[in-house]
Amino acid sequence: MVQLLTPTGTRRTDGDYADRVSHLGRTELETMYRDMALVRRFDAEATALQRHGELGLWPPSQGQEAAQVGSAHALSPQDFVFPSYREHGVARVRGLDLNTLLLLYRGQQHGGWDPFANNFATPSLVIGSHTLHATGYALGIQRDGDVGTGDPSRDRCVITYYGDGASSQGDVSEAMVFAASANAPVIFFCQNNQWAISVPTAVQSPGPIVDRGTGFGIPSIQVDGNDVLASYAVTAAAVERAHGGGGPTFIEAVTYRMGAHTTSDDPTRYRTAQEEESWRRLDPLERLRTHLEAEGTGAEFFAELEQEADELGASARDYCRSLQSPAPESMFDHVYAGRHSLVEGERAWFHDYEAGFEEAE
Ligand SMILES: Cc1ncc(C[n+]2csc(CCOP(=O)(O)OP(=O)(O)O)c2C)c(N)n1
Repeated sequence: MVQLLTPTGTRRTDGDYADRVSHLGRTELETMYRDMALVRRFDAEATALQRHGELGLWPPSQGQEAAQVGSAHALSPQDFVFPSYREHGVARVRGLDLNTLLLLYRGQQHGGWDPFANNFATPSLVIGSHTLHATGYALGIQRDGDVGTGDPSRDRCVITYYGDGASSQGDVSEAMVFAASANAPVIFFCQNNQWAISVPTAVQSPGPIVDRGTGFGIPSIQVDGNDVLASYAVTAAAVERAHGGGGPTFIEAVTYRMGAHTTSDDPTRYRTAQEEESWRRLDPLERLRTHLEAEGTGAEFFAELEQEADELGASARDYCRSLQSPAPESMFDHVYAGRHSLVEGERAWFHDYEAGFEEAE
């Protein structure tokens, strides 16, 4: 398992991947820490908003910040991301306004934003389905001739994020078969957070998850997902291979979902406090903070960040509470880009149905 920052915050300079991060100094690591800390705060606020009845549901990302932020920083702007529903850290690094994530979970809309604004596709709640979209998009990149040109501003690839549970879906196997057969520029980034709701990885997969990639003939690597440097390093290597025409990579990031699966889940029903405590000691933020402090990052940096996090939290609360209920018929607006007779028919039916209540009153 690739690890470049130990749980006690010591940076490793040996091993195959150390060169991949040698250009990252304290300033870059402070940026990554900032991303991780702000996402954690946003995540806590969103969880609290759900508890206050302001959101219908929220999938917390606490514990997975290093896997997400490290890998996302290794991407080029022209690369394309296909996330599932928990990739709040990736969203931030791609430049998406985090408040946008709240819209889906408040029922304001069905989860839409312009995917091309940040090359960050809309989330998939159907587990694993988006890996097919990722491979398909990667095949398109290949046919556009945007791999192996040697021009760093032109070569591009796709990364798709999903969980250990999703790796059991048939869609993921199909996506990998096509990616391997066509040598498509796609990175399969599996965050093994140990649980698929209440099913542990040991039940989900009798063998290591990383071997699933190897089985498809895809170069595969297991990384400490709580280590932001390692996550960056293995993703950077995968991006380089994909850009150069070398095809797909499978990454298993070993991490932990510290919170509930979603706010409708109670993890105390299926896992022990002991297990949670042992992973809490591997908290990805703590180890980077320890490292930064040892490197000379002062208390002022953390104090300013704390203030920024408070402001971010307050703005998330204000934003969420300021949202007005959308017009019911707006759910038909974005099914197709243009007019579609079937959707128009459904819209008309719905309009009459709603009007029926007014008449009854
Ligand atoms: C096709 C499909 N089957 C079942 C579900 C219900 N479901 C939602 S999340 C989940 C578990 C996902 O676990 P994992 O892939 O490990 O991702 P994590 O939630 O841990 O990030 C399941 C079974 C779904 N959303 N889609």
